[in-house]
Amino acid sequence: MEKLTEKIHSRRMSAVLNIQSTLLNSMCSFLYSRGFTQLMPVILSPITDPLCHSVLDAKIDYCGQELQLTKSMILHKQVAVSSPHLEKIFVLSPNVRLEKPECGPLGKYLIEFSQLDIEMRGAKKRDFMLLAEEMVKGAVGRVLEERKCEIELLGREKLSISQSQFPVYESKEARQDFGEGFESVLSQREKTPFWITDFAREFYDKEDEGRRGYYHNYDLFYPEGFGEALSGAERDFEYGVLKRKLSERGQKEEHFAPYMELARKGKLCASAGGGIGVERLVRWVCGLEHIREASPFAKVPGERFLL
Ligand code: ASN
Repeated sequence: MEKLTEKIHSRRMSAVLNIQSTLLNSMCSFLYSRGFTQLMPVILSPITDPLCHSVLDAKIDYCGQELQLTKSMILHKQVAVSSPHLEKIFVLSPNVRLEKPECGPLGKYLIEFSQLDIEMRGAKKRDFMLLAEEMVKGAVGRVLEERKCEIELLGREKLSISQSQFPVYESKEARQDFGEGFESVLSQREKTPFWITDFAREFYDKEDEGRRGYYHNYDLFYPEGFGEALSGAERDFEYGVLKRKLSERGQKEEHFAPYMELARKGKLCASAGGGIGVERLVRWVCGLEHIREASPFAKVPGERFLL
């Protein structure tokens, strides 16, 4: 307990949290200025993101109904922007992903984290990538201007942000050029945040109609080896397509029943979006060795939690 209070009471922790406040303030203000509507987070729901990697279940029984802790609000975001009155939304969304204990030492996983999750009806890949770049550049710019003391205290003087367009790599080409570990190779090499596009992934990410296996999605990565920042995509929304993709992945339609019911009735629509992990952004901006340092109550996979 003493070690934990020492961390929470340290000047270093308050510097990290002040930088986090500036980042969130900048990103939320930017989204408001672009006409986005903020939603409150969903914590429990009969349906959630199946993710593309396996984690332990986080379910509870409430009065005979099975509810899951939110892994991401992707399905809720799609439902929300299907309203004719909600074109652009965002939500600061707590996510619980019970990652395997082996992930703990990797330094980038928490079993409870937050993402700033965004969705835009009718948007395309390019619209979202431009929006996210401007948002990230603005937020880091604000930290550089307003948090000089904190940056000095954390020894992060080399933080900078390029105002030119972030480089874009296609995942297939990057795999050919840099091998299986292309994400970390590029993250070590690059000097600025960069995109990797077209990953074969979850059923809701849009697959090209003419080119099976080609997806209209994008991940943002940080330089200096800090790894993944944001993941997002254009979305599939038509019932037949979603049904086929669920069955290709061995996932049961009934696990997504209310969402699939809306799709079947033609109530979902085209959109694009993505979510940026708050603690990972803070880790990169502050130059923190391990993501545990980005949160006073960090829950690292495989560890015992006090608070
Ligand atoms: N937030 C992501 C998205 O919008 C989904 C995720 O976090 N798994 O695509």
